[in-house]
Amino acid sequence: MYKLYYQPGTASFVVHWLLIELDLPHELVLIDFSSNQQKSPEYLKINPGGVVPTLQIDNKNISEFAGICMYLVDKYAPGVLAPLNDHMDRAAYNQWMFYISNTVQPTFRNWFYADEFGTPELTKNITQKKLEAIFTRCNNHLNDGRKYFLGNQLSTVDFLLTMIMRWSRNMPKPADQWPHLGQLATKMKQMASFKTLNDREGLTDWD
Ligand SMILES: N[C@@H](CCC(=O)N[C@@H](CS)C(=O)NCC(=O)O)C(=O)O
Repeated sequence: MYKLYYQPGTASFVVHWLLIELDLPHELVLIDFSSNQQKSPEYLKINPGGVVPTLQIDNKNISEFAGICMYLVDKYAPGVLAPLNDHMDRAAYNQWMFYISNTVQPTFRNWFYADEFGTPELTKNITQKKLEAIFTRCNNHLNDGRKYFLGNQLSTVDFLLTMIMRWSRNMPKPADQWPHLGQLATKMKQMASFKTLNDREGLTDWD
């Protein structure tokens, strides 16, 4: 039984989604951001970064959403939601998984946490441009008729990107207004597991 420490709609969203998609038994533990529970001494013992997600596996706590997703998918859906290690598509898979976790997610943090900087308005302006350049790059990648990010087969990259697109829903130009990203978002939103996820997290603002 897995235990997921989460907050609806945040970086834990994609881990929760994969737990549902892979039909893995799991318990959810809500971390209440409104009372800053993610920075409480108890939670910092579980995740010293004071962020979600954390997935508890056999009493060990694992953080970093992309790393958790790679672990789950390699274990339960190898060759299905992730190319096998010796398959040539694995290199592209790794590239995009790391791009999303190393570049896209930290850029989004600057958007949501712009107040942490001395110049929040300037930070938001710069970050909006950076995120729009990211959406353009991803949209261009999908521009050759491919159905999903790695080609014609759904992969974990698509799950991560969908979470990212959802985060942009209140930006001046949300990611799904880029046409190929919009088509991907429409397909992903039709998945039964996406609907279940939104129900379980109580989310109705991007379904
Ligand atoms: N590098 C972490 C980042 C996770 C992260 O920033 N989570 C945000 C929610 S999207 C969070 O917990 N924020 C609470 C805070 O910073 O106080 C990961 O990849 O999982």
